[in-house]
Amino acid sequence: MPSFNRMATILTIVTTLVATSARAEDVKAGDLVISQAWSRATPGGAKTGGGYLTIENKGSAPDKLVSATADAAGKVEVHEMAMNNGVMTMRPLDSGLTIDPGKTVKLAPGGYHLMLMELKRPLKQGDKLPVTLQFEKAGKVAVTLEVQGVGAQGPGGSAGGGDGMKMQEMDHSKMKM
Ligand SMILES: [Cu+2]
Repeated sequence: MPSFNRMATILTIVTTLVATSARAEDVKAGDLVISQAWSRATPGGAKTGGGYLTIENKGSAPDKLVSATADAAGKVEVHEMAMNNGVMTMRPLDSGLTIDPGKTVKLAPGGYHLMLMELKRPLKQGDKLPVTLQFEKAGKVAVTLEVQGVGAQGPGGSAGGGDGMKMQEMDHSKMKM
């Protein structure tokens, strides 16, 4: 049935286009593959934002995310968030974030994240935010954070419920370092 085949081909093309446009390009740097780089819109006046991404190490040696920079932020730090006696605290990882060989490390709300500090302007949904990551072995890697809505919990733009960790509500000046 030629008409059925043709229809199937068209459907395949359409599906592929949709899948491709909904997903940010993976960035390869040496043995690392960086994907799902995203951020969240900041409500008016907020000077800090979070940066999230997934780093996969396909090599045979560990690498380390040591620092990051962004034109949109005066300063970027690599942070860890953890529960301490029932209090959510975060601290900069001074010696960097290690990605062991064969492992995938996810920076996500409630865990590791990039802390974008001294933001020059609010982050708006739909913005594409260039960030340069500095790895010990892979060197400088340019990625683009796709800014999702204020309550988003993932790169797909899904709005999180009320129980989601809301970074912008935390007062950085009172943070335990
Ligand atoms: Cu932080």
